[in-house]
Amino acid sequence: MAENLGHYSLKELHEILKEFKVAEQNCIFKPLTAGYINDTFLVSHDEHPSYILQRINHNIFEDIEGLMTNIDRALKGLKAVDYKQIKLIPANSGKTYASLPSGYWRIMTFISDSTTHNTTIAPDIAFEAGRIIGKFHVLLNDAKLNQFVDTIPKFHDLELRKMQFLAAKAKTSKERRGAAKNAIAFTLKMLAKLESLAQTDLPVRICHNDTKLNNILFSKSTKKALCLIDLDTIMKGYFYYDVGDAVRTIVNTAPEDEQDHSKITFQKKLFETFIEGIAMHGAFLSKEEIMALPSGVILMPFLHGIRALTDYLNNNIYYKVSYENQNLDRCLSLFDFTKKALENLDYMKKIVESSLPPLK
Ligand code: GN1
Ligand code: MG
Repeated sequence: MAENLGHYSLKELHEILKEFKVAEQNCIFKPLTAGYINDTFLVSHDEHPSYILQRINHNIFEDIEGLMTNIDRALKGLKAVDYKQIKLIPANSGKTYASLPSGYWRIMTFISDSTTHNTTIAPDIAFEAGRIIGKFHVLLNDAKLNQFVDTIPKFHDLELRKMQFLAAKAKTSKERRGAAKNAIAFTLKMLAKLESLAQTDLPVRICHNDTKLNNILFSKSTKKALCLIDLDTIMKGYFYYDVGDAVRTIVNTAPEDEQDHSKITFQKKLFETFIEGIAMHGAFLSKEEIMALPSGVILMPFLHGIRALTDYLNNNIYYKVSYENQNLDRCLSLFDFTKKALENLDYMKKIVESSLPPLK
């Protein structure tokens, strides 16, 4: 049966492939639909997956040249025996992407024998996720901050997300405001309470900024974490962003749009093993950064919840949704996890303090 290729025809995808220095042209394409932003295809040749082909969402990423330069620069630093290297396949023009009438496209190598997990119940996976995030940061520890552009300025800035939420609330329809009543009330109440948790006096690092579990590649055979993928938001940030984003998708064993909140969990064992994984490479962290990690675990799901709610109130203009109320469901589920993380604040403090003794 012919694969459903979404907005694209097979002929169109073949034409796009011809714009790149790819030897094999006789390929098949499989859409990968997990992401909310870009259009992504797995490109296989003789039944072997070889490449990831992606159309970059230019509505969201305005500076494509800057974004691709960030990725290229980061990939040059992300080289180590225990970190799998992704390569960008150059376009015929020599650039790292092709600018075509259908948009901006890029191709990256697919790492063989790799897989991803949307959620997990396995401590080994939580540990490996922590270990590879630590490794990513060690490898980029010396990166020159001013060589990286902000691909989405103020991406994790709570103040900006608050302003965007208030603007959306003011102009949304009566129906949507009504349907989102509880979420709006929660946002207003929690903003007042959580704003003080956001810290800006920490070391600025080149972060991944989207470290959810399914952005980590794992080896199918050894089960080890291989590297991080989805590199569009590599830019300046604080370490607690990357920890908070990972934890919200690891210690919660339910998917991000889970409607049954009894399934939303804060699994302590998974938190502990994730932090043990971070500790494998944790020596670069300062005391202040370590102390800020529990706040990150509360702030990141809250911030994503506000962003999903804002998009719901704006009639789903940012995220791709697979059903009308998905953004509202994501918001409610992210808020439920925020509450559960908040209940575990003191516990998290104890764990990070005992597992991550700072060396400096
Ligand atoms: C978006 O498309 P995807 O899944 O890679 C978003 C992330 C969120 C994620 C899920 C640029 O990423 O911040 O973590 O959805 N990326 C952008 O909530 O907004
Ligand atoms: Mg992403």
